[in-house]
Amino acid sequence: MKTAAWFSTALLSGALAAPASDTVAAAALAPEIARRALPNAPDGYTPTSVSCPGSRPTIRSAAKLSANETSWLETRRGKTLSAMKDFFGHVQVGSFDVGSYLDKISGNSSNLPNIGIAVSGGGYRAMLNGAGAIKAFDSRTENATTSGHLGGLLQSATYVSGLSGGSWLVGSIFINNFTTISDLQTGQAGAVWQLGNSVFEGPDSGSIQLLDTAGYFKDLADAVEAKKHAGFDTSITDVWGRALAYQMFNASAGGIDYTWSSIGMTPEFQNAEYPMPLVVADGRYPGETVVGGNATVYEFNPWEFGTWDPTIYAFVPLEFLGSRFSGGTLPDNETCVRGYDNAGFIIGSSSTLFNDVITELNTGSLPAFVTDVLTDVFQSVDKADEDIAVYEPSPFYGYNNATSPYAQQTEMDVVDGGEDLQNIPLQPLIQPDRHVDVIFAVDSSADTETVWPNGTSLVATYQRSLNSSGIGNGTAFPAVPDQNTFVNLGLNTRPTFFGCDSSNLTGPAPLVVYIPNYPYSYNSNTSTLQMSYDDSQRDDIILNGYEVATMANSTRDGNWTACVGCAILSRSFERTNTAVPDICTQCFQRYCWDGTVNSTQPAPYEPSASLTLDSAAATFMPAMLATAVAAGVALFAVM
Ligand SMILES: *[C@@H]1O[C@H](CO)[C@@H](O)[C@H](O)[C@H]1NC(C)=O
Ligand SMILES: *[C@@H]1O[C@H](CO)[C@@H](O)[C@H](O)[C@H]1NC(C)=O
Ligand SMILES: *[C@@H]1O[C@H](CO)[C@@H](O)[C@H](O)[C@H]1NC(C)=O
Ligand SMILES: *[C@@H]1O[C@H](CO)[C@@H](O)[C@H](O)[C@H]1NC(C)=O
Ligand SMILES: *[C@@H]1O[C@H](CO)[C@@H](O)[C@H](O)[C@H]1NC(C)=O
Ligand SMILES: *[C@@H]1O[C@H](CO)[C@@H](O)[C@H](O)[C@H]1NC(C)=O
Ligand SMILES: *[C@@H]1O[C@H](CO)[C@@H](O)[C@H](O)[C@H]1NC(C)=O
Ligand SMILES: *[C@@H]1O[C@H](CO)[C@@H](O)[C@H](O)[C@H]1NC(C)=O
Ligand SMILES: *[C@@H]1O[C@H](CO)[C@@H](O)[C@H](O)[C@H]1NC(C)=O
Ligand SMILES: *[C@@H]1O[C@H](CO)[C@@H](O)[C@H](O)[C@H]1NC(C)=O
Ligand SMILES: *[C@@H]1O[C@H](CO)[C@@H](O)[C@H](O)[C@H]1NC(C)=O
Ligand SMILES: CC(=O)N[C@H]1CO[C@H](CO)[C@@H](O)[C@@H]1O
Repeated sequence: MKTAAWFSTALLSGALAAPASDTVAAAALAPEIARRALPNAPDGYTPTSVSCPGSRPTIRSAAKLSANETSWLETRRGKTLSAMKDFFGHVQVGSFDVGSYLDKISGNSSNLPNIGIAVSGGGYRAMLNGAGAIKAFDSRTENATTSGHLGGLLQSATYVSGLSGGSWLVGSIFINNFTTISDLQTGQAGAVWQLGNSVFEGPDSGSIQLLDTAGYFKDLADAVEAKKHAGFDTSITDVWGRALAYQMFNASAGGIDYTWSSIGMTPEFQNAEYPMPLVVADGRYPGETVVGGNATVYEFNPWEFGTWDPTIYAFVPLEFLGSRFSGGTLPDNETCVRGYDNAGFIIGSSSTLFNDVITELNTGSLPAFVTDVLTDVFQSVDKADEDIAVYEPSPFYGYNNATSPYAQQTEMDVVDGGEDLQNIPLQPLIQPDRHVDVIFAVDSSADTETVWPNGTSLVATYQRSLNSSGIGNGTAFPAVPDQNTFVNLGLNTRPTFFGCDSSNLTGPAPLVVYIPNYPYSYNSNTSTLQMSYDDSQRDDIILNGYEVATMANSTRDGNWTACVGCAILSRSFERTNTAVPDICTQCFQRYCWDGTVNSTQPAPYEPSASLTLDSAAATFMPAMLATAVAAGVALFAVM
């Protein structure tokens, strides 16, 4: 995790210099309007007073799931059952007949496996590596439902969470009508992921956006100014979120009319055709500038914004965020406000570390008149020097006065979801009320000097859960070792399972399938600060991410997909008192962290790109793998 100060230093040292944009072919692109959530904001980016519904919106306690989620889950469980039967149609678990098992237990849907997927932060690197994993898990991806692949896991999942760069991925998929990664890559309907142009340049004028750079910046500035003039406090995050939206959302004017809550209003989501998206951000305590391990963790789901943490322990209807709530209700003299939950602002709020990046706009090589417009915005933006998203009015003003440190605050400071070091968005998925059985946790963190993950995020979530009567508020998380052990045992070089033994937990908690970024076909450890990717590098990282998730299409372990199946079924087996098939016992021996610790300071971590690392899968052992890495088998010189 990097601090804002670190970012500034990197900026000064020129680490951000954006490559030229002409690597992107200005293909003829039809500005088609298709495949997305709903453009239902009342007035573009500007939150606007509207008449309230018959029953006025209120803040609710986090004591249970929302009625919306509870009823949606009833439909979703049926959809995931048929998706899992498809998945286990091509994923064999030895001779165990998973289809019959699922049929047998499906009378009681709480016996069925309940799957979550979590995608970490880490800028564009995390978005793209995460995209590779999602592509691998998606049954719509070509060849993903063949032997050795994992297509259908996404369709079988109940939840998909993203944070910072991971939230850009979640936004790209769900705001664009649950589109596929392949479509985001090829962009036949208007080139969505054109990452050759950084946010400093804006989209190619040949694309759906039909803007030159100057027009693009003027659009960003105008939108934020309009919000400000409507009486809402703004921050750099407003500009940043607008810029992101141009890159992530397949709609004209950078999807300015798209709200996050509109996801919940689409027929496909209401029919529970796809998983529930969750975006995570952190809270900063009043008067503090540093975010610690006890930060409040917020989630944005399709219906609500709020937190399960004891500091607030409440949710607001997302559609009416921006309304002036007080003490949990909307006073009679206040109107309902809609349009505050602009989708770009939500993913911008989850990734505020990049506020320093957007601040660079002031000194970039832009035409003078554009710089003038932006300088004007930044001067009129409050707290221009801080990496926060300002949420004003705070929906939780006057709520839980006795216990909430935020209750007397009229504005809330929301920051990057990774600032508390929990760079994988796990908090929403370990809430006991959600009963998640297994989390596929894709980690693209830049923990080591060499920009690879080393378990830091899991350590942070585990530590937080130990304070169960405090900030953890009843959550439990599997024990994980320290980062030196992660590196010494090679737990960050291949998937590792945590929490296999459910009797060794402080409370009900999912099994965590940790999937660390690792070089297979490409060195995907690009800098968090790299702000532009040409199409070939973009595609190389996505393919490497596919191989990270599938262990190179099971060439690294011929039983990998069976082991994924075992992880999915493990908690369900326990609930139904089903004997664990032999192949699963062997998988757990192979992939579960067994409690071994080696906290010796390791040598610098430098894995080498390799597809043939441990082809002797039958003898796969973590320690041996670490040795193989050290020996640097089959080097790929990339970059
Ligand atoms: C969203 O995707 C579904 C499934 O592909 C499709 O039936 C529907 O028409 C799409 N909606 C929009 C608004 O494009
Ligand atoms: C969520 O539930 C509330 C209260 O039952 C209902 O008014 C609202 O329409 C629901 N939202 C969606 C998007 O279905
Ligand atoms: C899918 O598999 C077929 C048959 O092996 C192959 O020809 C094709 O190139 C594959 N497609 C992709 C995207 O890998
Ligand atoms: C969180 O708060 C607990 C007390 O509730 C304290 O013991 C712990 O040190 C704090 N952790 C961090 C990382 O600030
Ligand atoms: C509503 O009443 C409260 C309390 O009197 C006041 O602070 C607030 O400004 C009023 N709101 C409007 C929109 O007049
Ligand atoms: C909570 O605090 C607010 C703001 O100070 C105050 O207006 C309200 O009366 C308090 N509510 C209760 C129940 O004490
Ligand atoms: C793991 O990552 C943390 C966070 O960046 C770093 O402080 C620590 O030195 C790393 N340890 C190892 C063994 O890589
Ligand atoms: C894995 O499968 C993908 C997609 O089918 C393919 O592009 C890639 O080359 C395969 N990689 C290996 C190592 O087989
Ligand atoms: C998969 O596991 C089975 C059962 O342990 C074993 O017999 C087989 O050799 C393994 N296959 C591969 C390709 O590792
Ligand atoms: C679970 O196992 C680990 C490793 O053996 C151990 O460190 C930890 O204390 C155990 N936790 C519980 C709750 O028993
Ligand atoms: C522990 O890790 C250190 C550093 O990587 C290594 O030298 C040592 O052999 C390991 N110890 C054991 C018992 O594996
Ligand atoms: C399980 C648990 O400890 N829940 C607590 C979470 O925080 C709220 C608000 O402080 C408490 O009311 C719950 O009891």
